[in-house]
Amino acid sequence: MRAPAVHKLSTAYLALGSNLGDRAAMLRGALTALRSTSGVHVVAESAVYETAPVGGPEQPEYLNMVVAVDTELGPEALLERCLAIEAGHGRVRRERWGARTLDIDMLCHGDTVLHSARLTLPHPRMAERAFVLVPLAEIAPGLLVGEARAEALATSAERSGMRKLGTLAALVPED
Ligand code: A4P
Ligand code: MG
Repeated sequence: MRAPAVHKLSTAYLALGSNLGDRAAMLRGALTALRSTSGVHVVAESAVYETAPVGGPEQPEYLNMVVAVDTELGPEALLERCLAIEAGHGRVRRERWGARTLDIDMLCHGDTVLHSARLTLPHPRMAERAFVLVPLAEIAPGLLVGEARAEALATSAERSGMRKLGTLAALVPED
């Protein structure tokens, strides 16, 4: 008998953002799509935050959250899946940092350090962004972001444009 294939499980952290359309429904749709992905197991969800846009043109406020997934997919395969989920939620790319129905950024994938044309890990801008650090620190306070723990970075992050709305389940029931 052949031994079952052994897949290495890695924990990846995904930052979700939406500032167009029914923003909470977009986040819910992303969670549902991730849950239905073979080889992806959602293991933690932060609260949802309403956040002032950072960079880019004038645009509406975002809803942001971070989720942890245990996954058998490698970084490239998980990115492909995230881009497909974005596309399935009406994401159209017009300008960098512009408004979007759904953005899924991979913050990190295990200990992978990668810099390719399609994927940079860890995400190069995560340490500067309160809308990423604050929800990340809720579900992974001890995660190292560069030299510092997520919790320490979140504590000193500028949170003035952020408002905690509560759990996604309180905003949009699970389907
Ligand atoms: N890519 C490379 N590395 C990664 C990664 N680690 N995760 C590539 C995901 N994608 C990665 O992404 C462009 C390409 O980046 C992808 O096709 C992938 O191959 P994109 O989503 O089209 O571009 P973008 O999101 O407009 O640009 P960028 O530089 O990723 O922007 P950010 O950094 O995601 O910022 N303000 C608030 N309050 N909340 C937000 O969520 N988001 C942004 C976008 C700006 N301001 C914001 C928010
Ligand atoms: Mg993106």
